[in-house]
This record gives sequence, structure tokens and C-alpha cells, in this order.
Amino acid sequence: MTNSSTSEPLNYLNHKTGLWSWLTSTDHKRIGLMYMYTITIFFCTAAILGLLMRIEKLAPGQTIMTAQTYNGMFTIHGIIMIFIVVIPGLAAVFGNFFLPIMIGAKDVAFPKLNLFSWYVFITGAALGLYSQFANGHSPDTGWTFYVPYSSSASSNVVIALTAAFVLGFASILTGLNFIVTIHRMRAPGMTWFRMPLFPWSLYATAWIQLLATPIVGITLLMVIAERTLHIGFFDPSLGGDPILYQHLFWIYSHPAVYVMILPAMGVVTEIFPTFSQKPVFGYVPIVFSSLAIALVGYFVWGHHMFTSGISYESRWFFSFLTFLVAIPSAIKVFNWLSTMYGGSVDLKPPLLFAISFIFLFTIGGFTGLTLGSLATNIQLHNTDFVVAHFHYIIFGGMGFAFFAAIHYWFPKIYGRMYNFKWANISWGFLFVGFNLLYFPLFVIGIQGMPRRYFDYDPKFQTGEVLSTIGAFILIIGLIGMISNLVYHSRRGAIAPANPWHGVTLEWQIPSPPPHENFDEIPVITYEPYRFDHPHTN
Ligand code: CU1
Repeated sequence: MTNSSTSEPLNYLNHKTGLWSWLTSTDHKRIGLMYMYTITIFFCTAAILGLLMRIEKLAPGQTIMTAQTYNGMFTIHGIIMIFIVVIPGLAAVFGNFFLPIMIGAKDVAFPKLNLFSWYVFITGAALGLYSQFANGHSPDTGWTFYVPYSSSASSNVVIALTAAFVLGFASILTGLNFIVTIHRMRAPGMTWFRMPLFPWSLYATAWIQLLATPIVGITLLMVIAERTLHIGFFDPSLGGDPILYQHLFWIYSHPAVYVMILPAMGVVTEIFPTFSQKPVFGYVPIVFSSLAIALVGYFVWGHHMFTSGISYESRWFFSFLTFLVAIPSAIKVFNWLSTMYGGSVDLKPPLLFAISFIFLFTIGGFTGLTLGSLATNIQLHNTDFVVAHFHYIIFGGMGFAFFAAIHYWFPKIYGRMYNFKWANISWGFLFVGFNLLYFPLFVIGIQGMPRRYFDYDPKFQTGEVLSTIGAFILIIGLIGMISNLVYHSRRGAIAPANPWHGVTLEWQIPSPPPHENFDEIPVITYEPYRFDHPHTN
């Protein structure tokens, strides 16, 4: 079948056109793209806020904004990046687009619920943005909403809390949808251990979304109740306990880090075998390390509270448990490197981003151990060292995996190819800019520069200036990368169905995929990542 006006073969992009056909589409692929476009807009907004904060810090004292504006900026930067960009990011964009295809299904289990969750997401995101501007009182609590300040601050805390609460529902609905999809919709013959590893990572992620998100939801509601109805949960003056808030918040928000990073690990686990033309090394250990990370992630939240006055016993216990997370993470790094070892490695842009992911994630991981270790944590707590660490995990990890994913699946999504040279140059700016932006923060953090401070001692200025230069280089890389992708999504050369010679199911169907993915549901007769098996080229 072809589209009569363009004589292109019919696919999910051209079988119906017009904005309304997108806004009412229950096609998992279109919903994935709607998430991608909205998330990209929010990412760019929050990145600009980040750049403005970096400009402010070029010199001690006030440079371009007041201290109160600065407090609002780091708060809204965090709320947008965490709740709107990074938590939904990979799962809602590439999970929606590729999970059904990779398990041989025509859609997710609940397509209408899927569209509904996008509307919930948009509502929450709009509220988050509104909280920034309403009455000129942008929230200034930081994205963690710590009490007792958040129970009493006069800024738009209630709107921001409501936004995070609503966004949580979108996350729960997506997780629920993916769990049922993976249990019920796998193609005939696709046993659990024939399922590719990106779907496995989404499965582990979905359980966290489903089980942990309600905890933060109720916690944020409790803060709203405390502020509006003066019910004492956390505020000592109302008989509450602020430490209780920290427990409840981090019981969700530590596992939430794995909602961000597990799908990132899943993405690169797809890329390494394809660009080495070699089966993934240690399929089963990778599956169980994903599940182990999801499980152990529930028992380490206290490492955010070492200086809060919790007991010595619970501190060393949480410190010990935190170290356990390093084991499954290291298993994965070992398996990725072993997958490449001895393969015919082809350093195309997706692999370049995936290797950068390993490099940056490993720095983030080791500095995470530094922070998880009780003694050094006391010294480094609330310094810029923490800011550097989590940007290496969240941006260097999840962000670079997102960039790897879009460069990997772009030809499948749009049926066109981006410019490799342009992609490689953008990568250079991103990689150099990223490290120059965040590495100096480790150094000034160790020297005692606190996080979230508007002003600073002149002795930190060299580090701050280097970091700001890095931010500009990073932004150039982002502009280069995004313009390459946007331009070539319509004008790039027509891509073949399987440009990288991949073996998972998404590479066996046309690009862009047809509306319902498969004319006939495939029957799976062998394990994934069999490069010796005949496949489409
Ligand atoms: Cu944590």
C-alpha cells in the first residue's frame, strides 16, 4: 500500500496526517515521539536556566541575577530536569516506540491508557512551568522540597508539588502498561530469556515506577496538606518530624535514579552487540544485574541522610548497602567491554555516544561510592562534589545514553539518515564541554564549595569560570546535535531498513515502521543477538 499523494509506502507517519491525528493517536510510536518532542522542549528550557546560573557564577557576588532569582532557577532547573525530562525520558520515548516492536507486538497492552498518560504528563509539565511564573514567586526549595522550609516558604511550592504529584501518575501508568505488555504481549516463541535486553531493562524499571512512585506521591500530598490545612506531619512546630520527610522522599527518589539509569543501560546493551557484530557477552548476568539494581535500590535511601542525625548504626548499614549497588553495575560495565572485545568494532555515532556513556557513568559511579562511604560523605555532603557526581550519572549517564539511542534508532524512526560528520563534531563539543563543565565542580567541591550557593569565596573562581566555559561548549554541541537531527528527519538521505545490520526485531521491519508494526506477528525460534543467523540487511 502507498500514500496516494506522495507515493511513499504507508507507514505510521503518513497513514494519517494533521495535528489532530497525532493528538488522538493511540499508536505507541506516535506517543513515543510526542513524548520526545515535549521532553526536548523542556530539556532545552532547563538547559538554558543552567547556562544562566553558570553565567551568574562567573564572578563572586551578584553578576546577572539576584540571589532569590538564583534560588528559583536551581529549583525549577531541577524540577524540570528530574520530573519532566529524565524520569520519563528513555522509558516514555524509546520504551514506547520500541518495546512493542522488540517483543513482536502491534502495540502496548493498553493503548488508550498510554495516550492518557501522555496527557497526564503534559498537564503536570504545564503546572511545573506555571509554578515558575505565577505571581512572580518561583519555588525556591530545591527539587527535593525539603521541610521544614517547604512547609513555610512563601513561593509557589504548592503548585510545584502538585505538578510533581501529577507527573508521578504518568510514570505509574507507563510502568503499569509496560509490565502488562511484557507479560502478555510477547510474540509466540519469545520466552523470557529470548527477550532482548532493552525490554528487560524497561521491565525492571517499570516495577520501580509502579511501586516507588506512590510513596513520593503521598509524601508530596502530605506537604501540601501541611501547608494548606496545617496538619502536622513534618513541621516540628505542628508536632511533626522533618527527618520523616527525608526518609519518605528518598525511599522513592533513590530508586528513581534507577528509573533514569536502567533504561540507559538497556540502550547501550543494544548498541554494543550491533556495532561489534557479536552476541552480547553474558546475557543472563545482564538480566539479573538489572533486576538486582532495581531491588537493591530500595534499601539504600539513607545514604542521603548521613548528616541528618540518624543513628550511627543505620548510617553504617546504609553505607554498606550502598556499596552493594556497585556489584551489578560493575557486572554490566564488564559485559559491555567484553561484548566489544574481539568484535569488528565500528565507531559510528551511536557507538561513540555509548562508549562515552561507559566513561562518564563510571566516573559518576566511583564518585558515588566516594559519597556512599560514610566518612568521606560527612566531608563532601552538600558540596559541589555532589552536584558533579549526579550530573555525571544523570547527564553523562542517562543523557548520553539518550543521545546514543536517538542516533541508533533515528533511521528506524524517520526512515532517513543524519549526517555522520556533523554528529561526530557535535559529539566532540558535547563530550569536551560536559567534562569541562562538571569536572571542576569535583575539585572545588572537595575544597569546600557548597552547592546551591549564589555567592562564593574568590578562591573558587578559577573552577567556576572553567565550568562556565564548559557550559558554553556543551550548549554549542547541543545546538549542533539537535539541528543535525531535526534537519535530517525530513531531508536526510533515505535510510535502508537495517543500516547497522542489527538482529533484533525492529531492524527486520521497514523504516519507518508500518502503522501496526508487523503484517504478521513473527514466531521467535532462537535467542536474540545471533549474528550468525540470516537477517535482513
Ligand atoms: Cu541515592
